[in-house]
Amino acid sequence: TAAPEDAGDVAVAAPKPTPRRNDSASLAKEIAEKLTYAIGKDPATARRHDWLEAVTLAVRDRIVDHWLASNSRNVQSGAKRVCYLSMEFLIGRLLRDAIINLGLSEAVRDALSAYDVDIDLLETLEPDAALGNGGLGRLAACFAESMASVGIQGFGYGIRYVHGFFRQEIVGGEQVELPENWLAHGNPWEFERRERSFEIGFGGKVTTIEEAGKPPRQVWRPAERILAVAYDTPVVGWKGTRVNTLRLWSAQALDPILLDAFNSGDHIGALLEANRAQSITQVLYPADSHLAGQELRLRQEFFFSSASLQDIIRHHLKRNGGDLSTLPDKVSIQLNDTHPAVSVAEMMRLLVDVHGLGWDESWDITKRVFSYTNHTLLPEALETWPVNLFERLLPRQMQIIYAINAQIIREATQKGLDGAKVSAISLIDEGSGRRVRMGSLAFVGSHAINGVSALHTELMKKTVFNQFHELYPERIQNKTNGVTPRRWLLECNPGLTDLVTEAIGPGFKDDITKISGIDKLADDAGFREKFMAVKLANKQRLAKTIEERLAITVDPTAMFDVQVKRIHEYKRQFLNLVETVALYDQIRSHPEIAWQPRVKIFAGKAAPSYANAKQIIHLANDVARVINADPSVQNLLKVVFLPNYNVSLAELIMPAADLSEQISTAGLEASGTGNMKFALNGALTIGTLDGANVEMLEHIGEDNIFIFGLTAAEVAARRAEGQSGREIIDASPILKGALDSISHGVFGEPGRYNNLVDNLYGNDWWMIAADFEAYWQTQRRLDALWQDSDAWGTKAVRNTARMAWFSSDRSIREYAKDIWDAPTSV
Ligand code: 475
Repeated sequence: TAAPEDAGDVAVAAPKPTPRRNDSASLAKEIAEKLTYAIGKDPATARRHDWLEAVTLAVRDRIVDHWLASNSRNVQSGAKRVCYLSMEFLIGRLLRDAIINLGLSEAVRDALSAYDVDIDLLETLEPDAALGNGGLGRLAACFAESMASVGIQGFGYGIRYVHGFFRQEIVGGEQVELPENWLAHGNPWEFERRERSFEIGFGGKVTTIEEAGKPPRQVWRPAERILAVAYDTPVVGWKGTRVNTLRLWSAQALDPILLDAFNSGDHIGALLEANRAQSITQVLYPADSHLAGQELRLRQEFFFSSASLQDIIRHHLKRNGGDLSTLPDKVSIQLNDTHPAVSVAEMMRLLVDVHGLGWDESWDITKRVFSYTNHTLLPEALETWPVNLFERLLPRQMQIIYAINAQIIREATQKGLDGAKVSAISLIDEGSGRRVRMGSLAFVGSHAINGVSALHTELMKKTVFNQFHELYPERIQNKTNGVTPRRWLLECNPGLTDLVTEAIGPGFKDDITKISGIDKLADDAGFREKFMAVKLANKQRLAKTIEERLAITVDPTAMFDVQVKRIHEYKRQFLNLVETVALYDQIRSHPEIAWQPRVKIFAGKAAPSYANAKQIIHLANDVARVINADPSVQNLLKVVFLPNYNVSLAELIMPAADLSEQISTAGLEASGTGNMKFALNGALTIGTLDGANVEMLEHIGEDNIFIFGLTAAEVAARRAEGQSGREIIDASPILKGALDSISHGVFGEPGRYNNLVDNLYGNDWWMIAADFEAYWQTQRRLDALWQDSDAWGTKAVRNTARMAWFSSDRSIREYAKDIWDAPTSV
């Protein structure tokens, strides 16, 4: 069978199936049919997982109706397609998302109640699709959903990892990484498209072909060839009006088994090649900060880049009479960070070597097609590859990179750049053993480069891309991140959704900007009470999970103070823990003060090779163990580290937070998106002037957000001075006391945390000592505010009312207009 986008391949006059009906009786009947004929069970013997699958298949039929309709509209309209290339799509569970976007909530609930089955319970059995590490991967998932919701012909391209982001367990207070196996029971959301497969090469050599009367051509003869096979997952937009495609590539060997080897008795060797091929898409690299620089990672990057580009070109040729010159009018390709940056070289190879276009025309097409989003300024996360590795794995692409480099350097020299500036823009870093700079390749191959918050974009211009910005001042632009209000409000917070609907009607579901209608209700005591009652119910739900998973009892009326995100020094979970310890000390020494009951909640994963991040997790668990066992602070302070943070745990936590911790060292968090999810759900933010916090301050207003600490410029200045924390620590008894208890063994063996603490005395690189006092004081202001529940409630309502701008629909419309020139509502 042909892929849906190929509608029209075969001229058949087959009758069209009737689209499915959405009433609960029809659904109930179809669910029973799925259970019987797709799963082979009857209601009497079906297990919960069988019901989940039956419901999923019944819902999926409805998605397919919309999907096929969208695909044939795509063909008819011929509108510009947006291809979002991302190494990661952290999509999480899909059933509730589909049910809500299709408006089937009531019908499904009713249909299942006929069988005495609870949909809420079934939904929790679906595995999380954790094909990403954190912010970057989740942003790709929000963008995919928003593209479908605002009506863009969007295509996500990525990797179908067999094992997603590892499962985290805490054993003896420490992180243990366990394999994740989301495909173990099959995946009803994906459609394998065997006919949609492409050959991907590695290694080998490049030969020059000279034919009489023609310019010489380069031909790459790879030593190794494997197959990329497409798996398509439908991406359902709001109200199902448009269903887009997420196409993930899986690696297969060209020959599944070497029969000669097998027949001659080499049974293992016969399968070696197949295993080697498949290894490319086996696991997601679990690092979001340092890049391992391993060959397999570069193979993954090239594998999915090449497959996606071949697919894009194939489609274009077919729909546009074989003319590649119109590619930029019909397709935009967004590079999600540098992970797919090799696409720039591969596109040139495909255009010049395979399709025979001239170099200059190909370069012009390439630049008009590509654009690139940067997500981090951390030097250790900027991708570079050793030239010799690159050359061995991708010899032709390396030649092309040299040719592009020569051209860029020529341009720069003509514009009068001097030697130092020229070496700053070179695609080859000659400093540390000759490496290819992937950020520079992505930059020169794109017509637009964007940062993900206003501050981050300004810093890009001043730091990493400073020379490029001078050379091409019109290229860098800002596109502040957003989150999809469907998943991060309607799905995760039904209580709040119903309350807002009751207050201002359902219009905000179609257009989130209308949620500002509740702003005027912030001063209405009746509304505020209902708002805080929803919050309390969400906190009770979370408290139950904490009790079940950790056997820790927390009081749902205490302030839930939450920091959940990847564990990283720059995100400063350590600052939060030092404050926690200081608070613990102060509560015990000053029982006369009206301390406010708090539950400090942490969750997040550390990269397996990131020792300091693992120490921070250990400390969080040590601190929790000691404080939770101390009867003298029982009602005032509890500390919780929830293991295995993932998308579905986030959906439980975000609606239940009172206080959101966004406390990165200023200048280092590119944007943050958790900050947006919390505020949308009515949490107040304590945060630095970093990433999108800066813009949240503008939208929410300074009375409703708690900003503290050094600015990015101040951090840069102090770092330049190389300031140590010693003087600050010595001058602050509260800070000193907390650090002493941490290093002297109050929370574990003495010396266990020396490394973390000593760093502060020496070079306070992350400004933990420098920002401690401001952080502490701001927390105490929050204590005071907590006592005034009306004042707190007013601010909470204003947060929800004023966060609409941070919808990923807004972000996506800006990309569509300013970068892709792609129509919405098609
Ligand atoms: C930023 N991930 C957030 C978010 O824009 C921002 C890096 C290397 C390899 C694999 N993953 C990564 C990131 O760099 C990343 O997640 N960056 C984050 O992108 C979306 O909101 O501030 O840290």
